[in-house]
Amino acid sequence: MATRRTQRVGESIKEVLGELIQRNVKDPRIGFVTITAVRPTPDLSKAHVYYTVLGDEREHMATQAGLESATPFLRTEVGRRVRLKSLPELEFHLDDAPEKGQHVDSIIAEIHRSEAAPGFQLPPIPPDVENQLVRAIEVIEGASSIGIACHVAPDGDALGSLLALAMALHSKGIHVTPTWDGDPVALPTTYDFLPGADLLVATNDFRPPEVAIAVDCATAERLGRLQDRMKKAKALINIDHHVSNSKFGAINVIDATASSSAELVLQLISKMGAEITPEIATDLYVGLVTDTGSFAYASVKPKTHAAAGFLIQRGVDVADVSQRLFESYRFTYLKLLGRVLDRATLEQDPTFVLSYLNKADRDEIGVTMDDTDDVIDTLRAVRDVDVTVLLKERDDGKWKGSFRSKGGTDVGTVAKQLGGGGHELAAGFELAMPLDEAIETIRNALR
Ligand SMILES: [Mn+2]
Repeated sequence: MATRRTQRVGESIKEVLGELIQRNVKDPRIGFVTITAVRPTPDLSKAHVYYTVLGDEREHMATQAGLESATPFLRTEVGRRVRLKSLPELEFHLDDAPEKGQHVDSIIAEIHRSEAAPGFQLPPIPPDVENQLVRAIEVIEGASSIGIACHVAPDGDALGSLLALAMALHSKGIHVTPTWDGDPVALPTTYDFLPGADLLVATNDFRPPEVAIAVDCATAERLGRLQDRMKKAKALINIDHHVSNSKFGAINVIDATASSSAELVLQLISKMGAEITPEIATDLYVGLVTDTGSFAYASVKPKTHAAAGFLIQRGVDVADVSQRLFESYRFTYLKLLGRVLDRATLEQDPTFVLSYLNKADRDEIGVTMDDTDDVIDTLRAVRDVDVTVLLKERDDGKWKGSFRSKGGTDVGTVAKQLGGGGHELAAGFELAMPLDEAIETIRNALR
């Protein structure tokens, strides 16, 4: 009987061989070949490859001869792409008794697949990341229960990665508990359309699983109250794309060249052989689009768009997702934006755009602090200005400040001087002083 491992190796070889024969073997003797099964021996020293081919007996024989002369090449390529310790010998067998209907159906399906999918293959990933990914899959496939958690106050990438992975594991029959440190664990309004939320469990109901997977967390602290329970798992897998990741997992699938954690989760799901359903594709696409500022940041690479293309082909409704993410403000947001834009000043020495919003404005317009999050993105869109500052008065009277930079100033360092923190391009701080003084303090810090 085939073990799970030989079965999986067989499936991987089947997939790779199908593609190689179709694209890379140019022998005119070889007809339209469909690989029907690959059965490796238990020690993986040999793999029996069963195939069908269109045509009569003469064409069958020509194909067999063609495949045999291509075998050394195919064997090397299979070894390279499937990553096996030893290279199995390949032995081709014509599968001349396929169930008739099924045979034709699979050929038609194969033709449709290749017609529908030119160029939309998954992009390659760095070899060291791939090694970690393969180890992660081995651990995941042997697990009876898997807990997944993303960071506190989750964004689109954290939620998309979490839910997509949860749905994929669930579809493979694995008991999965996805959550984060939240009260309650419910999707924020902006993301309430993401599929898979029915699988979420409350933070308090999360028990240490056999295998734990952290997504989009640069450090274990980002797991909040779940940190201890995640670390109690037999194996902790850490999937993330932050440069600063502390590699807190037993297995660390960290790729700082990835635009988003969703890009890595996509690789994991598809290497695991789970189907990328329209629901899974939608969650991952949300991760991609939100973490890249709609494909506008420097982190966007050809492979980012390749991943997006791959997902769109699997059923993402792009216009619907965009409208839900970016054109779903409440009307009061326009009034709020109007107030902040009207008040904006272009400061000199040093140059920066400044605006503010006080508590009275919020009360008058009828918005909460949360509603004000995106305002700074409109403010920063000014030519020849690198730094933007927005000050928002909290209920306790302190000023909550946000910095944005287009790359000329490390606002993370400036925010630190003010007792805050953040990244080079986006940072925050708090000041407890009158507005005039706060502006002067910021001006001095930027000098
Ligand atoms: Mn992210």
